[in-house]
Amino acid sequence: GKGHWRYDDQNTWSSDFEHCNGKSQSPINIDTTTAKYDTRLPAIELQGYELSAEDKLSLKNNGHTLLLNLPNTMRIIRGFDNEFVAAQLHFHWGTKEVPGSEHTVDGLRFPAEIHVVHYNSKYENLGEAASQPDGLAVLGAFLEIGRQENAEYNNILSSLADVSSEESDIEIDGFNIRFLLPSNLERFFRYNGSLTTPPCFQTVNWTVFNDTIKVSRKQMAALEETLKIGQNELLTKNFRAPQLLFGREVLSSFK
Ligand code: SG5
Ligand code: ZN
Repeated sequence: GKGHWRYDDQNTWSSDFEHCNGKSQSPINIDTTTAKYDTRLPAIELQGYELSAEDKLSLKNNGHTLLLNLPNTMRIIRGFDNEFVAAQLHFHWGTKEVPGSEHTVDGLRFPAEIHVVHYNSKYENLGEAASQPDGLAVLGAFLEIGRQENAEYNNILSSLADVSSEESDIEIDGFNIRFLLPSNLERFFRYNGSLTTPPCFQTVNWTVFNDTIKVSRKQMAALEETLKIGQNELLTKNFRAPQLLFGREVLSSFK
C-alpha cells in the first residue's frame, strides 16, 4: 500500500511519492571528465565526530538499511554556507556478485556506500529540515575490498548478527565516527540532489568523496549476508539506479 516501498519497485516509486519524478534526483553517475573543477569549494571540516564509549548509539535494521543514530553534537562546521548537524548514518550494498553503491563514477559501481545524513542547524531536527530546499547535507563515500580488516568498521560490523531481524535494534558504544570516512576529505564531488529513497525530497546538498574506504572481504560479506527482511529474505541490493541530471552541474574540489 501507500507509504510502503521496496527497492525492486523503484521504477514506480513516483506513483506514491511524486517527488521521485523530479528533475534533481539522486543518486547520479559522476562523470569525472565533465565535472567542473571549482577552486572555491572549501574542504569539509568536521567537529565532534570523536564520540566516546560513554555515548551510546542505537544501531538498527529498519528493513531498508543498517542505520546508526548519531547524537546531535556532531557537526560539519566548514564546507557549506550553513552549519549542518549529523543525524544518522547508513549503508547501501549489494551481494558478492553485484556491487551496491548508489553513486557510480564513470559508470563504475562500488561494492558499498556510506551516507552520513546531516541537517541544517537552522532547523529544529531532521524531520523539519528534510523538506526544506536548504535542509540536508549528506556525506557519501565508497567502500571497497582491501587486504586488511578495517578495525574502525568493526565497531559496527561486529554487531551485525544482533540486528539480523528486521526492526531489531541494539545499543553500541560510541567511537570515532571520523574514521568511517576516507582520510582525505579535501577531494570530493558536489551537486544538488535528493533523498535516494521515498519521499525523494530534492533537498540534499551532496558531497561524494573521491577517496574510498577499504574493508576486508570478510567484513563486506558480513554486510551483504547478515541482515534480513521479514523471515527469509536477505536485505541486499538496497541501492537506487542512477538518475538523469537534467542539466545539473557536478563540481569537483580537485583537478
Ligand atoms: C535511508 O535512506 C533511510 C532514511 C534516509 C534515506 O535508507 O531510509 C530508510 O531506512 C527508510 C525507512 O533514514 C530514515 O528514514 C531515518 C529513520 O532518509 C532520511 O535520512 C530522511 C531525512 C535517504 O537518505 S539518503 O538519501 O542519504 N540515502
Ligand atoms: Zn543513503
